Amino acid sequence: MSAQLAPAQDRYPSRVGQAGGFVPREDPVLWGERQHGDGPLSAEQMQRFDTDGFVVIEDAIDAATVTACLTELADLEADPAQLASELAITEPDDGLLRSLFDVHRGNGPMASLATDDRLATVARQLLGGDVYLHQSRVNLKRGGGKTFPWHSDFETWHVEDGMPAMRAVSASVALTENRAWNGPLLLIAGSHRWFLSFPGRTPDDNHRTSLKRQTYGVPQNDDLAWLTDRGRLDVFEGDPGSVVFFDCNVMHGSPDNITPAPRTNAFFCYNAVDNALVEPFGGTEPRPNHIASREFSAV
Ligand code: 6CS
Ligand code: FE
Repeated sequence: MSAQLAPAQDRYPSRVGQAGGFVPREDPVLWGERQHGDGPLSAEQMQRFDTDGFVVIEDAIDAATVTACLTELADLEADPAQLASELAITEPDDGLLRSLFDVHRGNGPMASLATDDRLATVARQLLGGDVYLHQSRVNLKRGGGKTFPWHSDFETWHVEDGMPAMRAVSASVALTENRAWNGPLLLIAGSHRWFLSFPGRTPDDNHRTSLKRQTYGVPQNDDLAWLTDRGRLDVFEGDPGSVVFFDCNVMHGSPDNITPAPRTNAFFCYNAVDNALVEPFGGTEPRPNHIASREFSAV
């Protein structure tokens, strides 16, 4: 095991007994402007990502691939061994399948999509170098599917997983329609330029409850107001095959789905190979490999 970084080297202390609050981001948002200037995103799309912390690409993934992913998901859901495994996270109250992790480690369409150039080349362009899969999951958000409270992924990945810098990006691929009414992803444009740290400390094994309903690292209403005063609330809506690429530190969340229309998305979280995980900055045991991968080989 690598040595725990001294607190002085922790540029984003959170949940280590300090006071909470906002500090400016120290890392760039675009790491690859020059190195990968001829990547799939246009200069305008790169600019949008830099300003907002996310960019939407409609029709990014073809219908046949979306259908293949949904078929694979249905097969996995019908497999009792999958449902009984630690990869399956159930909803807090009705026990239905909420998330399925590690979909990039199979050998089906979702694993292919994880390394597909339509996603991975964008991640390389934004992050300025080779990337690996830090985490993958499908969030099913069926009718009755519950909220993902507001959070920054980086805050969790830094504190609980040991991700040193803000050099990761997630692709959320719509496998069903994402609409205003079925629990879509909400984002605060511009929020990625601030790091919100939290007081207190993280209990051991927090991931056993946080993946059902996160409570640590969730901002208060006045924190959200602070961010929306400086940024803008937005929502990712799109047809199946649309993708939103969002920075690891953008504040985001999604409400309950009270309609019968599922909002099912596949998430692929890419981290720069040069930003490989160290020991968790919050002092807890590292989370398991299917939640925070420690296989840092480039895709
Ligand atoms: O705990 C995590 O790693 C994560 N949780 C949420 C709600 N979003 C990002 C990531 O999947
Ligand atoms: Fe998230």
